Amino acid sequence: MKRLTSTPASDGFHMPGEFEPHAGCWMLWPERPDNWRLGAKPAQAAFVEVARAISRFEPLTVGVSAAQYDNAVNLLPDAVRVVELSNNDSWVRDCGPTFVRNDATREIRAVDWVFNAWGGLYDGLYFPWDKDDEVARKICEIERVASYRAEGFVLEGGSIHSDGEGTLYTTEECLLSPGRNPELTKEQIEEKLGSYLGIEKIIWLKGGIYLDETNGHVDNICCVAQPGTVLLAWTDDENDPQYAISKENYDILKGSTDARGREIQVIKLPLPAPICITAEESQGVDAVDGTLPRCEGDRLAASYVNFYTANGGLVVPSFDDPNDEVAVEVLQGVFPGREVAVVPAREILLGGGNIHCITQQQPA
Ligand code: KQY
Repeated sequence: MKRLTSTPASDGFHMPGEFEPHAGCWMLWPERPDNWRLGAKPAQAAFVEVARAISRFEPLTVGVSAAQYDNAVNLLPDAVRVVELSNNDSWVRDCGPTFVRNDATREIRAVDWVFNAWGGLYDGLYFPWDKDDEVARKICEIERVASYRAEGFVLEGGSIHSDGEGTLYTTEECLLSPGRNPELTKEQIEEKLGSYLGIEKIIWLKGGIYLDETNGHVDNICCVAQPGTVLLAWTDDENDPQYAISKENYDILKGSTDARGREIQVIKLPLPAPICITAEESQGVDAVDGTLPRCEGDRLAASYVNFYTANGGLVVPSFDDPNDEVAVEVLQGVFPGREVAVVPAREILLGGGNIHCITQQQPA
């Protein structure tokens, strides 16, 4: 498929909101034993449940290495299309394409960002990441979608949320981190985002979830429910380091207007109580130089904000926490027409991720 040298904005394309209709969704199959405990078997079971939930609502494709192809086909529901696709790990939101749409023609194209495993040699999470960096192009080929390669510009899909009407939400902690585009100023990064995503205004939150290893991806702390309304991960515990981060973001949101001049309605989504890695969980992960270790007692970046918005549905993580039910109640109130599917997410969290970062929607 064509690799385009113009930019989406100059061609009349923009990034839709996740809550808009989807043509389908993509995932990648987990297998590396230096990130996923016990040879990734518990993670594979968790991914199967996410896949089962999403495929109830919209077409789903799972990319799998050659080594895991048979196993994945056996474990995944028949409704899921399974394709062989080389990768370094399973984070399709971050290494996959960001789809953009031209509303006049309804054509879908994609942006293929440079992927460097969340910080490259500076503070990246594994090495190498060359296969991941080719995932976006391969997905575009399978989906027959033309793409723009943002050569020289590092970005992950989980670090941005669009309202589909000109506003982009992101965090300074991530986009201004030294491992991504240290040679670019904030203004130059804004220009790139404007031309690749067709957006007019960026709302810069400060930080993400406390200790999130992605340098604070926005998709774990704040997401757009509909233009003008966002959900923000929240704790009332002022002694928790998360409180100051969430409060600062709340104040930024309440002091901003979006690209259409709307005041932003902020809905607080409570966090689960802090979740830490147990000794048994830590021991199940292979220690490999160059991959972030998983140590007993480490606090994980658990949040409900990373739910996946599907056609007519929401796929919401659960953590065996009393706030699991509260989160579902809040989300059901915000999205009254959508059916909620709850999926246990601890095994995904143990690999440093969440439901949102293992899924990438393709807009209709
Ligand atoms: O976007 C994400 N949350 C992905 C985290 C990657 C963790 C790699 N071990």
